[in-house]
Amino acid sequence: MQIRPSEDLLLIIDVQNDFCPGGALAVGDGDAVVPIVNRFAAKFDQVALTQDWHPAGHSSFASSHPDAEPFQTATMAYGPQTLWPDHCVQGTPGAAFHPGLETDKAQLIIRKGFRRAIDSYSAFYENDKTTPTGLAGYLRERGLTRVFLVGLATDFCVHYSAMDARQLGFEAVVIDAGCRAIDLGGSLARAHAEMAEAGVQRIADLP
Ligand code: VGL
Ligand code: ZN
Repeated sequence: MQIRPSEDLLLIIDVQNDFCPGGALAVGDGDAVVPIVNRFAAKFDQVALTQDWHPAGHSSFASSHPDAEPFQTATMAYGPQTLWPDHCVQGTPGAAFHPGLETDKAQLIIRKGFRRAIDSYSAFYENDKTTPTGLAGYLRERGLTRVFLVGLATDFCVHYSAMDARQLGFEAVVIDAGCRAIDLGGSLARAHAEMAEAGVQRIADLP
């Protein structure tokens, strides 16, 4: 697949210590994406990063709900929400980007999940599906029409971001080699099916 430098953005999702082995919400083999994503970033003129960025006591943390365990589902004002171990707390080492991730190329860092009452998987909208992050406006103002997505985790933040990209009228391409999944109760298969249905392209790698 040919990259169009003035229309394509590489969106690197949540390559942070807490999603890597040893982190609070480690994705199996999560750090394996670091050199792969760095290799991709060198091919794009436009690179943006997202950073999961929760206040302590965030409502997506199981520890914020009496008698709840991580990975259970809770009902929030905006609908069902998976509860997670405390992770990516603002300013902590777990919230920092993986030290091997080359971040210098990025012109934009989108932080998300900083409102205590709403989680935010997508780089475009929070989990209420109405509060925007501003990324759509950024893409439009810069004439960017196609988003290549990589990072962690395939079945949550990459999936939600790709779906919203399509809904907002952007082309979306997930590069499998640059993603790793949590895979909770079949979430990865579901994510792949929903993305295919929504017209998200999936490619194995970028040569
Ligand atoms: C993520 C769960 C909670 C992700 C973020 O980056 O996929 N997953 N917060
Ligand atoms: Zn989170």
